[in-house]
Amino acid sequence: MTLDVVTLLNEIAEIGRDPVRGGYSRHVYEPAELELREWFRRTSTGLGLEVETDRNGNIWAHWGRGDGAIAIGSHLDSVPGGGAYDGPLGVASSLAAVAALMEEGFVPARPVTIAAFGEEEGSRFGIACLGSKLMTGALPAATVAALTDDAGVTYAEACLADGIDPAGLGRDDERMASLAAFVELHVEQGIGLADLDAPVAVASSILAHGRWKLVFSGEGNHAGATRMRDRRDPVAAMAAAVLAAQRIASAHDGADSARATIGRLTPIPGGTNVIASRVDAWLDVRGDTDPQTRALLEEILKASHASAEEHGCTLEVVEESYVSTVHFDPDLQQRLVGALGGVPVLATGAGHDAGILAAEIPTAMLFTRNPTGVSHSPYETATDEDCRVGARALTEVVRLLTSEPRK
Ligand code: HGY
Ligand code: MN
Ligand code: MN
Repeated sequence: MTLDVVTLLNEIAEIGRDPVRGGYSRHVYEPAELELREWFRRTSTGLGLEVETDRNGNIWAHWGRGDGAIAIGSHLDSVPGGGAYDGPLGVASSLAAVAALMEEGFVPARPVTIAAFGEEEGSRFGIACLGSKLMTGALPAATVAALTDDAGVTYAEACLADGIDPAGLGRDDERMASLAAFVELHVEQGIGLADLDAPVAVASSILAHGRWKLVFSGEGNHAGATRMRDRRDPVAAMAAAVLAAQRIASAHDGADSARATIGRLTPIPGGTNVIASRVDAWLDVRGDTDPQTRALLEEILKASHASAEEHGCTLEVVEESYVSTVHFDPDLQQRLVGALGGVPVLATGAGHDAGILAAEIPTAMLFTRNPTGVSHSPYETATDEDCRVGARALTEVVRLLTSEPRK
C-alpha cells in the first residue's frame, strides 16, 4: 500500500481547526486530538501495523516486535492556534516511510515502531513533552497526574478520555530497553533551510529552555474611582517585565542565542473597568547553555522584581519546567548526513520529544524546509514537494538503521 505524506496531512486538515485563533487547536485528550489519535490508529492498522497505546498515553504502531527497535514519529497535539505541520508532519512522514518500504518488499532486520507522543506542546497542562518525560521518568508520575488545565481538570482525569489508567503513569523500563534509536522528523521552525536552499537537514542541538510562572499581585480596584497615585496595578508591573525580558534577551541574542518570551498571561479578574488584583504570566527563556540561560533568567527576574516593587506589587516565581541543552548523538548525525548525501546540519531553538529521549538512547532529528520559518502560528507552511522529499529522506534513514541486524 502506498501512503503519500501530503494525502495523509489532507486527511486530517479539517480536524481541530480553530475558528477564533485561526490554524489548529489540538490539545491533548480533547476531542480534536482524540480524533487524530483514532486517525493514527486506523491508518496504522490499515497498513498492517500492530497498534498499542502505552500506559503514558503515547501511541505506538509496530512493524515487527522485539528489542533493538528503531523508533520514528512525533506528536499530534498543537499549540493554541498552531500550524498544520508541527507534529503531524513527523507522524505522517513516518507512516509514508514505512508504507514505502513495505511496498518495495524491504525486510527490516530490526523492528520499526512509529510513535505519537502525548502533550508535546504543553498547551493544556503547561509542561511540554509530557508523554516522553513520563516514559523516561524525566518527570515523576505524581507530578504529571496532578497538573491541571485551565478548567481545573487534572492530567489524571483527562487521560481517562483515551482509556489511560493514571495508576500506570511513570517510567517505562521495558519500552525504553526495547528501543535502539529514535529519529523524529519535524518541520523546521526557523529559516535555516530556506537560507541554504535545501529541503532537508539533520539536527545538531536544541537550546536549553524552560518555563516560569510569574504571579504579580497588587490591589483590585475601580478603574474610574482610583487615583493613579493610589494604585497597585499588577498589569502595569507585568508590562514593564515584558519589556525588560525583550530588552535583556535582545541584548544577548547575537553571536549567542538568547530568547525570552511572555506569550501567555491572565489578568484576574479581567474586566475593562477593573484594576486587576493579580496577573499570571508565563515566561519562556532559552539559551545556548545552562549557565547562559540561567543568567538570562536571573537578569529578567531582577528587572521583574524591581518593576513589581515600583508598582507596589509582589512577585512570586515558580519554575514549571527546564530542559538542558541537547546535543544529538554525533555518530548517528553523521550516519544520517552520509545516507542522505551530505545534507546540512542545523541547530534549533525548539524543544522536541527527541530532546527528551536523547538522554537515554541515540537520537536524531530530520528537518523539512519551512519556506518562511514561521511556526507556532496558522501561517506555518511547507511545500508538498518538500514534505515528500522529507518523507523519502526518512525512508532512507529507516532503511539504513534497519539494514543491520541487532547485536
Ligand atoms: O516549545 C517548543 O519549543 C516546542 O515546540 N514544543
Ligand atoms: Mn511546537
Ligand atoms: Mn513539534
